Amino acid sequence: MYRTLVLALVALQINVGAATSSNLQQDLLLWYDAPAGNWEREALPLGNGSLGTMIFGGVERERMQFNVDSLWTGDENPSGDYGTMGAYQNFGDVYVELSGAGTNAALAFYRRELDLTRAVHRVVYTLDGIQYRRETFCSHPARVIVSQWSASQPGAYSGVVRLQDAHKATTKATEGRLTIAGALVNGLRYEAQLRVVAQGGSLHVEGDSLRFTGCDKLLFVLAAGTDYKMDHRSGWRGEPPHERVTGESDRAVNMGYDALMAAHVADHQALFNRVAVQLGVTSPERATLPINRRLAAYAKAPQDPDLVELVFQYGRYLLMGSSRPGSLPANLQGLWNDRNNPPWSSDYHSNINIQMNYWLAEPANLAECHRPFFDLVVAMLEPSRKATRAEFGNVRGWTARTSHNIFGGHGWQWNIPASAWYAQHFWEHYAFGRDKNFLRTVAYPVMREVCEFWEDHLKALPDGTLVAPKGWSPEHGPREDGVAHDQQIIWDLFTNYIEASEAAGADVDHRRKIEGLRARLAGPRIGRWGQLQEWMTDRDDPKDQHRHTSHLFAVYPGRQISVARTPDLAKAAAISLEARGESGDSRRSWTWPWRCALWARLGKAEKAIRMVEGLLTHNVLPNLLMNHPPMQMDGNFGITAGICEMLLQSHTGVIHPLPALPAAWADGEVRGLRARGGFEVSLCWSGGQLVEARIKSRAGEPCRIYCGGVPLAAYDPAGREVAKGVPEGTMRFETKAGMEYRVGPAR
Ligand code: FUC
Repeated sequence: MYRTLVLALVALQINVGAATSSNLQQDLLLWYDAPAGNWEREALPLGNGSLGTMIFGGVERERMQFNVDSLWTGDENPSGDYGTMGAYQNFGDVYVELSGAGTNAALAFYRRELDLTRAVHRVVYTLDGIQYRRETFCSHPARVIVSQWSASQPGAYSGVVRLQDAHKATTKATEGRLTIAGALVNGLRYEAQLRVVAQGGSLHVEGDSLRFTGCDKLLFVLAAGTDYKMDHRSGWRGEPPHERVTGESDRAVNMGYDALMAAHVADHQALFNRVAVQLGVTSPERATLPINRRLAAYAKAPQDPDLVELVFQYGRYLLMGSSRPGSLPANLQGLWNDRNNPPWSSDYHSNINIQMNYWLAEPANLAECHRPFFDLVVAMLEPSRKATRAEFGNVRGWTARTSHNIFGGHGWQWNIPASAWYAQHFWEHYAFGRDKNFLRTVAYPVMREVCEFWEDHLKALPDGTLVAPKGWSPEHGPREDGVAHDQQIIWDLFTNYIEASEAAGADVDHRRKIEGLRARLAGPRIGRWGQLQEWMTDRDDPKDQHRHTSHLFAVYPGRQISVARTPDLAKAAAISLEARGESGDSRRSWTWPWRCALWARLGKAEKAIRMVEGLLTHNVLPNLLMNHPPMQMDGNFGITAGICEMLLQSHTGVIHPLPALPAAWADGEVRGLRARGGFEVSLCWSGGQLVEARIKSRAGEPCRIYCGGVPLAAYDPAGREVAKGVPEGTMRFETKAGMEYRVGPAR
């Protein structure tokens, strides 16, 4: 049987290469031939938005470190002091220690893997002629972590299971159940319950743990929660977690493993399967390596398009795992953090990090995963207004400091354009999805209020030009007026607001006022070495390798500068970006993805792919999590967004297929990306040329598409030609909601 298992797994591995060469139904597996020794580098993440775990896959001792998104110290933090803002916490660990597991020396076969297509973690090994198998997943519908352990012979499992609280609450063991419950220093109550169901053999309480002896199968179900409520009026507290956690763990056990698994996979695939991508074919020798060795091979020669596809989909997988409707937004570590004093509090950073976490949500077809970000921003409005007035005096609206927590509490330096950057996300959610109700009830009011802040806060220079006073190009240079980053973000806010107010049919007078203010904003400047200036003073240093590329916001994620509309400024932006280089401080989890998207927007495909390669060479860990250092999720989320920009753009109001396609991806296919205007776009290409685009219209708006070097034609679902374009021109056609149009080279 061991032989059969090994053969089956070898066949599976060979399939990885074969499958990708023929269609988009690829295997997306992170796999390793040894257990994880290190949390940050090797353990593998599962999550359902609110509850997450990092799994080690040890043979003699399994460790599942787990988190809940709302386990935070801190409060509304009126002082704004970073030191008192609180921090995201570790919840605890599940340990399963197996007795009679033999020694590692006797280990004939071992494999652990994370299957992104099902969001299931598996450990398979053979020991003394017995095959052992563990399958673990974190269910969004059932709100629990589920792990089933089975073996090829009856009675193979004996050992002890423990539940350990990271804040030292004592574990209570009752029949088939371990419970930890306590309160943090801020009074936040938490509870976790682990239910253990043994098949065959026996299970009994032993001190604060459970001992199982001679069992055929084990089922573990973990539920955990806090009394956090995303509502400042109720003091950010709701129901104590006990009832809910008890109900969730009991319901899951009653449901049984197979039903839990089926519901989990259906829920996961409903989102995950919307997008598939194929960027080329990796050699079978490469494709069959475990990920750690594959990364090492990639660093020497980056010919591994399947690995890039895996990284692309990992970003989507991780966003689904750490940001689902009803959860908190993804923080610096997603929701995977193993410390009570994590780096930067594992917080929400408003000067790049939280925004980058969400760049992929709209284009990579996970729009609902964007919602937790909106929910938290809206929930924080009142405390944010209060803190803003305390700092800036008599102004309307609000803005944020560089960091914030989940209780409306801000910390560290004021980041004055933060709220305007946040407002961009509200706009983009509408721009892509065309949800008018969201626009009217959520996005528009938020955008309007942030405009009001700037109406009150902008400063007029003697010639009438408007500048943001005392800004700070994030973490770079002096505080002064008219910093490029601020000016560009305000331009973006005003532009989005003007379009939002048109779409919502609201406030003509106010729209006119904002149009007038936008016309007076100090605009981008080209400096003495041809660069796009970061400040009003031409002081940029061409040798500066600072990590932030804040003055290029207008290129991405903004749209004030584009190759098509402002070619001179686009050229200056490219000069600035080139000068930042790719060493020193420029090597961070998030620097490569931002620069990948920037180069893609500037139409430089080979530079864009170089950023993918840089990230996967210098800032990736063996578990494919990106390393700032330390591990920081923005790199994972951001690179997915960057790759989207390489394949499809729509920020100028025109769908641009393959705007930055590198030679290495000459033949490929992508299904299900989203473009602004309510479109879902699938592309296939060959020899670097578009073969066909399929454009599904969700909102029935007219479609504009850039033809590139060849004339394109568009066909309606009945095959009738509805438009014909010219090379380098833009083709326009009317669409009906729900219909799919085919675009290809004109016949
Ligand atoms: C910003 C960045 C740092 C880091 C931190 C969490 O302040 O400048 O590089 O990513 O956030």
